[in-house]
Amino acid sequence: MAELAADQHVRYIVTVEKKDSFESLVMEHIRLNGAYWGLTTLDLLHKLHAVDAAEVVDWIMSCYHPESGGFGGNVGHDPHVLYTLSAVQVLCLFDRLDVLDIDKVADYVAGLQNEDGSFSGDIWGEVDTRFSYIALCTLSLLHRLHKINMQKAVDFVVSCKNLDGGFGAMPGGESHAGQIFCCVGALAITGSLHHIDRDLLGWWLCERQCKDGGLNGRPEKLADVCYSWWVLSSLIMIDRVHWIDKEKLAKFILNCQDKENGGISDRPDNAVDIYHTYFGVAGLSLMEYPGVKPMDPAYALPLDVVNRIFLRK
Ligand code: GRG
Repeated sequence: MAELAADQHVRYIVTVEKKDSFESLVMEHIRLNGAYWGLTTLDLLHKLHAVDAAEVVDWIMSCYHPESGGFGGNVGHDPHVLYTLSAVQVLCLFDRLDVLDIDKVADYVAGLQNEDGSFSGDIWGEVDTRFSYIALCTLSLLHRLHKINMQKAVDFVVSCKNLDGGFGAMPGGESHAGQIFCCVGALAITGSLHHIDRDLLGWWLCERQCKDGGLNGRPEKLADVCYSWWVLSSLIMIDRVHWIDKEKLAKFILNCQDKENGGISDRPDNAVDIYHTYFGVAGLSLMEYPGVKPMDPAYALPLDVVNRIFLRK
């Protein structure tokens, strides 16, 4: 089997930020998500020190909106929960939550809860189970879950469960591995996994493994490296990960590497990007690949970081 080209991936991540690169341009509007993907990968590979922590923290805080309490995807961009979670996660990596006005950030997130328990992503009101997960994950990392109506939040997520055992973006929405991660993660964080039929959902999830060993996100779709994370993390949370052929999956991920210049792509021979590099390495972490730190499947952060947050409290 091919080996993980860890050094090349580290080099790729620290150079991808070059202002004039194509990737940097197309990621301009989601730079905070990119920071979370790249920096978490560095940490998983024991190389977080390859970047200047103070510089990163300063930049993160330059995306903060003190009036609302939320973070934008880049400097001067509007706040949204998608970037607020990434900001909190990166600060967790560096153990620098102290730079936050924690109650202000938590109030921003909590203020986006709707009457039916769902969450909007920002002031414009779009509702999606992604935002339920993000709100619960952010508030939990900040030790502020008490600021929302948790029962209603759980009830909304449960109302998005389908007959096939999976979950969609809203009630009646098609089951999709990405949304399943969000809903299973939300239920795990709130201690509500009893709402899941583990065998039914586990069956749907393990059927995502394709002949090439990779995982897809829903029936009849092509495998994509990112589902290594969305599917495996969900299977781990419901204790059914042994239903996947891990060796075939690891081989699929490793075959998507650019072994010379670093980075991982969605499928073999495609162009690499920071998103797939992160989810490829994260998938390997969930399969206990040697040299990669273990990850927490619900919080999507290295386990030592999550332990530091919850054991120190
Ligand atoms: C902290 C890890 C973490 C996540 C934060 C944003 C978020 C919460 C979760 C996103 C979950 C999600 C919906 C992932 C799927 C992303 C994806 C590859 C979508 C592509 O959808 P299609 O329909 O692709 O284009 P398929 O593979 O179905 O053809």
